[in-house]
Amino acid sequence: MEELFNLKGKIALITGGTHGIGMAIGITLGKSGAKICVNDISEEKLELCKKEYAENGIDVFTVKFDVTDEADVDRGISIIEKEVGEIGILVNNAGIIKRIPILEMKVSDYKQVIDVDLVAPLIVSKRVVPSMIKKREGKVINMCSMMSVYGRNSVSAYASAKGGLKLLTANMCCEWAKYNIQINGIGPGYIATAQTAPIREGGHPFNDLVMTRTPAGRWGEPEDVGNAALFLASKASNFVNGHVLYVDGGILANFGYVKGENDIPE
Ligand code: NAP
Ligand code: GCO
Repeated sequence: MEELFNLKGKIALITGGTHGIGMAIGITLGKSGAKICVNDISEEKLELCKKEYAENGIDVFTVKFDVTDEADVDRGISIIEKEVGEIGILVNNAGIIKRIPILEMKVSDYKQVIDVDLVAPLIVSKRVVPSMIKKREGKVINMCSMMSVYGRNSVSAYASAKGGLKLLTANMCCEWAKYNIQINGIGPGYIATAQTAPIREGGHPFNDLVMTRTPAGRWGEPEDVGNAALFLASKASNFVNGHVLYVDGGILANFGYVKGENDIPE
């Protein structure tokens, strides 16, 4: 059974993998034997992340590029291909969110979120997948969200992008599954990272909503997502394709609650 999840000999690229969910994925895949390459848009964060990877026994290869810039992506991937080797596992994790009501949001803000969260996975995949096609083997994991299926006030750009990414994942499957490439999404629920800190910390009321709306009664941890990524990056998922695996503590299964009925057990 261990062999099913053994990634020895595989090279994985996690975009935006210097902290949060991306780092948890990098550490989990690295501990399973993969050579980990991490991208970010910040040189400083690329430097800072090396220590935590090393503390987990992982000699991470880092490369700075902007996932929304085709030329920069080509340059960055070429460096990885030259210095490390061809990528066998691509995790399109980099993402941003802007929480702005539609009528107050500038169109440029909307387009920026779409560029990072939806167009960039296309750009990076178009650059990486041809070598997977040649090899007749590969894994692509697109970081979707429960917002791939739900909206909520103030996250229209983000939900539009993540909804589109769910169907881009399906279309990648339709075009590339015949080459023995598995392309799936992960849809995290509410995970405790820097991205959700503004709506989780300081007594923010949204925290109460998440705690009661999530049947598991807790925020997810980045490691919860890392474990799902290991499944989708491994041989164990070789017949799973075009799927979005929700890692959400049951929130998508839960229509709602009556105060008191769902109090979290002591
Ligand atoms: P995060 O802390 O904001 O990390 C996002 C990463 O993406 C950062 O390292 C960021 O780099 C990088 N990035 C942003 N723009 C980039 C660009 N143009 N080029 C390269 N890298 C770029 O987010 P997170 O919470 O770990 O989430 C990671 C992914 O999971 C995102 O796609 C997010 O939408 C998704 N997700 C998160 C949750 C959650 O509850 N946290 C739930 C569902 C889905 P810098 O920090 O240097 O800007
Ligand atoms: C928000 C949160 C969410 C999470 C995640 C939920 O403002 O509602 O940031 O969008 O990031 O996508 O799955």
